Amino acid sequence: MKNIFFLLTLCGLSLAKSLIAEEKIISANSSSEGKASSQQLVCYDLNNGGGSSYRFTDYAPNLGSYNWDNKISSCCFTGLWILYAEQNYNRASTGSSNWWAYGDYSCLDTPTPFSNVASSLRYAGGPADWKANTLSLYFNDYFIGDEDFTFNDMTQVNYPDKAKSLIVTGCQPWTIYEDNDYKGKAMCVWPSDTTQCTPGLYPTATSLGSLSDNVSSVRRGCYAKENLFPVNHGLKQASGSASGFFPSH
Ligand SMILES: [Ca+2]
Ligand SMILES: [Ca+2]
Repeated sequence: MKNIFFLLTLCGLSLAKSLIAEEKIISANSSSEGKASSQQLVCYDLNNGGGSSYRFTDYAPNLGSYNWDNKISSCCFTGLWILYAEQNYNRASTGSSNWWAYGDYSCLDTPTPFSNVASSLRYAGGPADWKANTLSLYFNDYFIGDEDFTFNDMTQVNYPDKAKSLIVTGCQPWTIYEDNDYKGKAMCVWPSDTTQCTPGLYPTATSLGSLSDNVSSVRRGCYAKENLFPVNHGLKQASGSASGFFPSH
């Protein structure tokens, strides 16, 4: 439990209101890049992997239903997981804190202010392979609230003009567009590292530039001149892991 990790100290406050509830559509997928690792999060009551534990493999909008509300103090991350202070991914309380990390069985204590705080959690990206090529669009800063998720090109996303933060998983960039049918202003968004195929994090409306609240279509591959690099761009960790906490204080 001593993995060195990079702490993305990010702060801010989203005033956005969450919108329509959406369930992630789970699709079968596979990666051509070696052995696929399913998303898995093992959490513990105490720091440093102590006390009772629970292994999560799916979205948990209410940790109370697992008897794990306000109990988590450390976790081992396989894939990319986001833990939230409130139920339903902070949908009703978009200024509440959250904590995220990715890695291949990367074990971390929660940030001190987040110990015994998590009330919901979910992964980002593909369920069967956390390095599958996917794009997740979130309706609030810091991956909070409702989301729009895809493995595939979309001439119109399910909820146009809603994304304030996003996550790219896999090895490939995507192009995000202002208008339907891959038209209008366009920018490429990237994984943090195209060799390690580690996720690219765009945690705020600011990190999406002029396409914040303005994404209407998306397709895999980079077809735009303008590149928008993730906040963790070029972050090369031997462990291939990283984490962040909102707010940073
Ligand atoms: Ca605890
Ligand atoms: Ca809580």
